[in-house]
Amino acid sequence: MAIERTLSIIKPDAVAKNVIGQIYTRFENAGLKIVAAQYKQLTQAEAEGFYAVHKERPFFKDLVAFMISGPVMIQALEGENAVLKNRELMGATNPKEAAPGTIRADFAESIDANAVHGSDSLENAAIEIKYFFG
Ligand code: RTP
Ligand code: MG
Repeated sequence: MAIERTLSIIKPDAVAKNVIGQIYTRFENAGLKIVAAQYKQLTQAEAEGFYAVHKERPFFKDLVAFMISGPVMIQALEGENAVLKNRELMGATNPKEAAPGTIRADFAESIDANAVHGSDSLENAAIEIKYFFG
């Protein structure tokens, strides 16, 4: 099994709900270590840059507006198969379709306010970790 790193963001809705600790416990119980963390208010430029792959999508403007609507908690997670493991813990993008017991099923309100971000590939994980942690 490969030890990987992935980027996770606890989005403004979940930070506002005060569930950072509950989400961290899920990472830890799944064997993922928090090896870097940063609590911050994203600027519009940072949010646009982070989600640049989606800039032609109809939801891009709303996504950026949501991501800057309040502070976020950004972390690098490390562990066996971290990228896929984190995506499994998160659940489907739309919380209505997320499996019971996943972070989005338990904490997300809607496809826009969906509690967490997680890198979708090892390649993107490296890019995203560099984006926030250098
Ligand atoms: P994320 O990047 O935030 O981890 O989410 P994801 O991989 O599950 O989903 P992705 O396709 O990368 O989309 C990024 C975020 O854009 C919002 N979205 N809205 N209205 C829509 O159809 C729609 N589709 C995506 C979601 O908030 C999603 O997390
Ligand atoms: Mg994505």
